[in-house]
Amino acid sequence: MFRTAAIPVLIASLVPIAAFSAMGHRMDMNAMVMNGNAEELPADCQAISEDVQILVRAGTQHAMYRDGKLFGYDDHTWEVRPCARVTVTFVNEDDVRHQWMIHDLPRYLYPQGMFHMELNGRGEATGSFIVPSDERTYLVHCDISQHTEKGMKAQLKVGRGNGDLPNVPGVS
Ligand SMILES: [Cu+2]
Repeated sequence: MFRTAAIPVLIASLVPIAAFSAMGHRMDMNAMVMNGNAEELPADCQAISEDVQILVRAGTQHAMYRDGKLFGYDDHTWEVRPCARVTVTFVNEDDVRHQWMIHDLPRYLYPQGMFHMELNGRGEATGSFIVPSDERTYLVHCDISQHTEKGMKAQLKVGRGNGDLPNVPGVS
């Protein structure tokens, strides 16, 4: 079977042209969506349980100004059902680069276990992924140098999750 989402990561940085591919990978000069998956079910899911739309605003004005936090998201915890299809619209309100990156998704669907959006300055991007059925808590963050430590750390709970991650602004 033809696998989606298999474009090497390098292409995103080497080909910064307006483009859409059918491989779950979109990019233009300012926005990138990597490993999007709106169709393929995780092996442990019989069907998509719900469609969840999440709007995430990112930037300095969402920082919780304590402990050196300079950046933030307007929300730092999201909860979805097992096997939900999650569509994130990510809005960057800063002039610097920010990401919304979730880790530890199944690697047979998401290369490196990751779904990731990135905006090089102000703008927005939308992408989807489907979570597996396990009740667990996934790390979401911005991987730009020091941005996680400066407040861009969040969590997505599938079902009840499996606890809160440490150092999530407003949570732990
Ligand atoms: Cu950032």
